[in-house]
Amino acid sequence: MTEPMTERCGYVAIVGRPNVGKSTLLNHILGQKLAITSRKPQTTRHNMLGIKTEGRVQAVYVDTPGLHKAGETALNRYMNRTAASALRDVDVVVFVVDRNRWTEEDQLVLERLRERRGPLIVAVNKMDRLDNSADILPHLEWLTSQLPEAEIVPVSAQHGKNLETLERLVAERLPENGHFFPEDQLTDRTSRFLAAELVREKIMRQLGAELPYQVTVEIEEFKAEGAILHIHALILVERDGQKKIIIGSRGERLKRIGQEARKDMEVLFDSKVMLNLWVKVKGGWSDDERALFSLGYRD
Ligand SMILES: Nc1nc2c(ncn2[C@@H]2O[C@H](COP(=O)(O)OP(=O)(O)O)[C@@H](O)[C@H]2O)c(=O)[nH]1
Ligand SMILES: [Mg+2]
Repeated sequence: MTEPMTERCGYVAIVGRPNVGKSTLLNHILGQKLAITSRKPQTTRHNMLGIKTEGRVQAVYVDTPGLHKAGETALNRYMNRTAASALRDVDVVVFVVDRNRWTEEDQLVLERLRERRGPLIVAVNKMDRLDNSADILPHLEWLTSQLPEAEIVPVSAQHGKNLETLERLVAERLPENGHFFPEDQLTDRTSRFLAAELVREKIMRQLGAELPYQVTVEIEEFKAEGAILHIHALILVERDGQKKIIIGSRGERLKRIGQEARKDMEVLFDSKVMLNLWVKVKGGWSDDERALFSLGYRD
């Protein structure tokens, strides 16, 4: 066996405006559904690591909330900060765009990337949606003129098209380093966090525009008993009306949310899962109560 002696390892930020397919791309690269995705912007709220180790190369991907025009809310500002901070300390950046659909928000990301030095790859995603792939050529030329140093790769994250090329380009640009994480580690997030995110994904997907982005999910219990994983998740909403919407008539909607989240959890944790969900209006809670709750103090 003559493998190269040097190990490579580094951080790879996946950036772009909301909804271009960043989380879908990460999941496909990892071959695991780790990051939640939906048609709605602001599905991803936190930076999350997805670690891919192949032989001597370890790429530590950072999935980011999309950079978007500064919004009014604290959550919006938090998400922009989170995405921007990912740009600073990484070795490689993958800028994801949606075919030739260029918006003000793409422009905003582009401007930030121009200020940055270091390897940049532009993944032109959702190529499967183009009727004629030649239609994209003028846009690719334009991108090259804007970012002359960048590699540009057309991909389809959803269909896994051309991702080997993307991964090879990433690997070639990683610095020589020992690996930061054990070979079998997939993410920096806890199982509890991933479970809570899966519940949030089902809520985002099942509810239309009527649902504001104020829903949070907390895992109250996560316990293996024999071969079964018992998970209790609390869905916190701002108002009573939102609680009714999530529960649905005769509890139908909550039941569907639970069934779908449970299926994904069983794949992710490779175990049978018993999932209990309930919904609470958090308006009635003080910050202290919530803090205590998260420490495990409750009735
Ligand atoms: N047709 C198609 N849809 C995609 C592709 N990649 C992502 N999507 C869809 O685009 C939407 C947004 O994806 P998501 O990964 O959540 O975007 P993010 O906000 O950038 O993380 C979802 O409905 C995905 O299923 C792709 O390659 N082709
Ligand atoms: Mg995302």
